[in-house]
Amino acid sequence: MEQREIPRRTVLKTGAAASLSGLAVLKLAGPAQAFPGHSGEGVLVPWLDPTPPVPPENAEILAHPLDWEHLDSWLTPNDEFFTVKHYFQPDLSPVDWRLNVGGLVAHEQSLSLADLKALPKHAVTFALECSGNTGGAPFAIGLIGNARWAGASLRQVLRQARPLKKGVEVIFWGADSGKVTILDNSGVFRPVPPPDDPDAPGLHITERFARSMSIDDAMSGDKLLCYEMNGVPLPPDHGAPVRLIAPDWYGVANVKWLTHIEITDARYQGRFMARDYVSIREEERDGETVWTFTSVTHELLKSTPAKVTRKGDQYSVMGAAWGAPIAKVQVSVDGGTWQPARLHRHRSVGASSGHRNEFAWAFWTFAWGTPTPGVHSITSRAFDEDGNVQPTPDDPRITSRHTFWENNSQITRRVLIP
Ligand SMILES: Nc1nc2c(c(=O)[nH]1)N[C@H]1C(S)=C(S)[C@@H](COP(=O)(O)O)O[C@H]1N2
Ligand SMILES: [Mo]
Repeated sequence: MEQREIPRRTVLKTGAAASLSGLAVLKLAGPAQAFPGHSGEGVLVPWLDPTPPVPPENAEILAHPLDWEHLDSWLTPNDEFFTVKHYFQPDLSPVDWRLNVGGLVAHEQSLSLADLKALPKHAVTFALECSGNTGGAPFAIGLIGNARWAGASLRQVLRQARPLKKGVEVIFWGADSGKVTILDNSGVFRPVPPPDDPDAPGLHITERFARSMSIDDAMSGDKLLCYEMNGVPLPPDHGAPVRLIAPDWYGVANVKWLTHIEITDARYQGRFMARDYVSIREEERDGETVWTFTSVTHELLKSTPAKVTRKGDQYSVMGAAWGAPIAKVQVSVDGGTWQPARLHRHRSVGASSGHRNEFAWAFWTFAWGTPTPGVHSITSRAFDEDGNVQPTPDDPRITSRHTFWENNSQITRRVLIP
């Protein structure tokens, strides 16, 4: 293999210091803006490569992926928002539920839902994407949704607990658990639990869902102890009564059915930190092959065409871009010259209080004109405000991956023009 540099963005994005600096003030557009394909606005021209349904053996884990061809709402309705449940869906009583904040703290906390609601309410619009989205499984192309999440500030609650100086890591524990076999690190889309054979090789344990981050990461940004989704109480399948919302972090970090926050003096190395949701990459450094193992953390710059619509003889492509503050999106038809798409800026409710949508997805449209009849391919690429561009599928940052997590490469869809 040729000698090449360590992909810079990989390094940046996996470090705790990845930041969303340099945000420009977003231009405003009405929240109720309609898009092509919205009823009456054009006829859908279906993709030639439709998404297969989620296979039955994965249906317990994965439900209602986004239907890109019918995307017409900037905020994804709660009952259309995809869900990932690795174990089962706990049934937590909002009355009896308590959030324990403990470990290396001076003031251990036991907070009721009413306690959290008594704190100032913060909100953020955030496009939550599973890091397995478009990663390989053909049915996994709609594991994303954009919602307005609201709740108490994680930072405020952590401060109340007064973490001790040696407390450097924060573990977020969910109420769900499952049987796992250690020796087994393949991936999320396999049926859980594994076969119940105590003689099978490996260590058989029951493990709770948990994720961790450094205390600096936990204290920074707009992280929420979230109890509201799109203006209604957080639905059971999205983590009721309270989940972590970590804007800019991939789905897996957004722990649902949260019951404990534990501050420790060491890294947490549970399943979803150290075995699953670990990107394994093969890199060349100074002529040597180096294998790297990095836990999934921040979302990456990404876009996709969502649908093609026709109005008379005029075709247009609509899509979305997310993972970083988006500066522009371009479209290539049949691998030709990149052409600018129009970015639609949104302002959501509460914008008057200074709310910006840097963690939301941005919708874009591309006026295609009147293409020639036949099969065409549509590719989009997003640029962020720091000038980074979404990688091509043959970029070393993409091809070095041996796992399906964190595939943010450009997406091409095909369409037949009659
Ligand atoms: N407790 C718990 N939290 C969880 C999960 C889980 O299985 N259990 N799945 C994670 C993953 S992998 C993703 S992609 C997101 C999905 O959030 P959603 O179901 O609200 O869309 O939840 C995350 N939080
Ligand atoms: Mo996920």
